[in-house]
Amino acid sequence: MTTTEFDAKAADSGAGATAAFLNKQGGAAETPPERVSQLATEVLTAVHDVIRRHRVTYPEYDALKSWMIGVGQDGEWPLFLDVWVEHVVEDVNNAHHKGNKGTIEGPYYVPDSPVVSENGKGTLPQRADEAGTPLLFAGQVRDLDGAPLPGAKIEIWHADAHGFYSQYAPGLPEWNLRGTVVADGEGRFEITTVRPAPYMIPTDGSCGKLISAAGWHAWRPAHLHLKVSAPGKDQLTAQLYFPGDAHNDDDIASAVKPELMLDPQPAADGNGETVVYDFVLDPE
Ligand code: MBD
Ligand code: FE
Repeated sequence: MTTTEFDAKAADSGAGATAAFLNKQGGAAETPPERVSQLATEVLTAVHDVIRRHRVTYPEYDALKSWMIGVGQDGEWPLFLDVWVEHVVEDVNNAHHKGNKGTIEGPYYVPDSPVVSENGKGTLPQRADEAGTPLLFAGQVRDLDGAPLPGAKIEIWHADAHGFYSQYAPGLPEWNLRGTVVADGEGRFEITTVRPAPYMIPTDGSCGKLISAAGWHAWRPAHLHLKVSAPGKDQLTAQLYFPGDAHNDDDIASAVKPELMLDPQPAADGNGETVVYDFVLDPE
């Protein structure tokens, strides 16, 4: 991990992610009791099977209990679920898409980021001395027939060059490296930002305890988060990755797909990198 001017605490980012999630939730889904019963029974049966198969002991059962209590106390249920469960939900729900592959949203999305574009071009909010390689990310948003989608909306958020997300780590400007870009009349966009660093999920909380107790690592490869939308189209939630990252093949969140790999090139003016990536949206 790179050294930073501040220390992000699991309990800070966890509490933030929990509050943000509860805030955006309209309430429980209207799930009929038959389905709740079936899903709950099958999950519990799977747990019972593991206990029987591995003869789980009382000390192990108590360790599980105190760990689960800790996940809640640290506010890490959003982190735990998005890292170890969401990728399957995403897979099941977006398998029918013929356009771009998507991937998980993760715990750090914030809606209504400032619109930073004019005629499809914009720079993400960043500090005057923002660290990291400048990155120009350009592309076009189209439908399945290849028709451009004028005015498509691209929401983008990502970690800084130290691996921290604004609003989930102390000391960062509120909307740092978060913004909304509206594509031009031909669905084209050009976003100026900096390359994010690989992301290490907090190791000082309960998710970190699981990782170290199991001998796993805590890393996600560097990634850009995106939500791309246009009227009449299914919103695409995706992440884009950088070739050569040490964790592209063992992302702790299992969210990398070959279709989501970028191909950055040195910028023509010698200042940083340029990358082109187009989006194809499915109909609603
Ligand atoms: C992240 O930045 C992220 O994208 C996911 C999925 C989980 C934890 C942190
Ligand atoms: Fe992320």
